[in-house]
Amino acid sequence: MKCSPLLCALMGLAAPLAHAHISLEQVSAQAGTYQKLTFRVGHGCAGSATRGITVLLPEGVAGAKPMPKAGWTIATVEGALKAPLMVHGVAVSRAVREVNWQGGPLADAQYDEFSLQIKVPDATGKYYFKVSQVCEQGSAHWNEAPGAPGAVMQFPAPCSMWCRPPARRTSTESAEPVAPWHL
Ligand SMILES: [Cu+2]
Repeated sequence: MKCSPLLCALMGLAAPLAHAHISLEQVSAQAGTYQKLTFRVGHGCAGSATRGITVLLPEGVAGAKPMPKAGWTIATVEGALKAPLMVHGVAVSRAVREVNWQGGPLADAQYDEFSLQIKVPDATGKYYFKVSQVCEQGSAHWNEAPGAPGAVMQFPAPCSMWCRPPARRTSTESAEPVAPWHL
């Protein structure tokens, strides 16, 4: 699969990028590498300030380490993996599945970023990160995957696309099967 940074963005054409939402800065990453992911929180919940976000990691992601953030406390939830993963040469069967930041408040009129490092899965494809946003009043769940072309998404899940490392690319890579959505 070719690394096409636009692919995730194109999926969201029906929901214009001009609308800030919660989105991922890194729309593409190389499969099998360690990668920083930054979730951008563009606004609150219908004008209410953000007090927390929870990011669910798709299957295949391991080694998640959130970056400490002043004014926010971090909690992680571990869980069993469907298939063991290699992290730093060691097979692991449990990993962080959920990362939560609580703090703020982050006013609706302001913008902030929340980062973590992950080990990107070896399997290429588009990966979706469901994000829950809790505000002083109300909440928002960014958990929609693209449906029919042109379908409007109100709360699209942040997306990133894993691509093969350049060194392993071959002229036949386009024939390689594309992994389905990983939610
Ligand atoms: Cu928005």
